[in-house]
Amino acid sequence: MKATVYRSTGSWYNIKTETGESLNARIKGIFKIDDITSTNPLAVGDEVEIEIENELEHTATITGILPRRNYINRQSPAHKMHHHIVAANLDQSLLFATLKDPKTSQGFIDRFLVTCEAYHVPAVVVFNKADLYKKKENEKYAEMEEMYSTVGYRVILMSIAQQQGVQAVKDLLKDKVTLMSGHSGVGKSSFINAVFPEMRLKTQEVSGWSGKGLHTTTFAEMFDCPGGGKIIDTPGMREFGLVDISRQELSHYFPEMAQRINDCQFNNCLHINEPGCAIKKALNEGHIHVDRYVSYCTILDSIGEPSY
Ligand SMILES: Nc1nc2c(ncn2[C@@H]2O[C@H](COP(=O)(O)OP(=O)(O)OP(=O)(O)O)[C@@H](O)[C@H]2O)c(=O)[nH]1
Ligand SMILES: [Mg+2]
Ligand SMILES: [Zn+2]
Repeated sequence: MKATVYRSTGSWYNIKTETGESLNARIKGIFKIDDITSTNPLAVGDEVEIEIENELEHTATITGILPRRNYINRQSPAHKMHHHIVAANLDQSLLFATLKDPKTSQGFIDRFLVTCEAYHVPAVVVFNKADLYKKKENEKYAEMEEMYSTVGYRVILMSIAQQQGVQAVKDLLKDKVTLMSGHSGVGKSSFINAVFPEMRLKTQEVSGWSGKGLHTTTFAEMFDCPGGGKIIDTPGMREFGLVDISRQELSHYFPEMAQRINDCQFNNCLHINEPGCAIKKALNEGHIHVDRYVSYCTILDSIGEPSY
């Protein structure tokens, strides 16, 4: 029988069968070994083969995993050499960012977008808490909106508190599997509650905001949207460390660079100091935003050379 993973809490998984039955399941067998560099063998959104273990107790055994259409992974915060699969089989991802309480850095946004490009997951950037923005933040937003939309990303300004832009984001969910990511405290769970009040997810106390990013959501969990589609709420992440992306590949995942790299004189150009570099030329002519180029250089530095 086939089922989909809705929640993973370590050794137990909440799964839903094709007929809509919810079960608690655990892994049996050796397929765990296939992916030894990952800290989690199964992630939310994974499709699995199961056998019913106990009909009365609604338990099942997971005997295999179906091939993943795609996934989003990141460096495991605990084990830098390992990666953690955030979710699998996605139609799109919403990156929740805020320019105040908490502030999301552009580096974080760009690393997340690079991963989405690498694994072919379309991404939308949602700037929430617009009600808190003053002149400085509004200017910053305008700049980022211009920068990311020029590259081809959809950018939406939202305030859940003032119900601004919420419907536009909700409209994206229909019939799609959507991953929500972002720092802790940006309003991911609040968004689900705003659009699907019956879900009543736990959110951070308004007075509890300490700037430290206390995690209110502790496990990734998928929900069926009442209008069709599925949405995955995730615990906030402090950092988004890239995995499995080489220095040579990196510029392929900046769309504004990818479209120009064939014009570089050298096909192994890293777009730093090489002669005849089309990326540097586009940068100097103002076609590539300097902040995106800085992000590229920072990520490139962080990747380092493979040690084998
Ligand atoms: N001012 C303002 N506050 C908001 C808005 N949206 C959410 N919040 C508040 O931000 C806080 C954090 O919201 P959560 O929904 O718990 O954030 P989260 O992204 O789910 O956080 P984690 O589960 O820790 O990853 C709560 O106190 C919300 O009420 C908004 O549009 N404006
Ligand atoms: Mg949450
Ligand atoms: Zn180049």
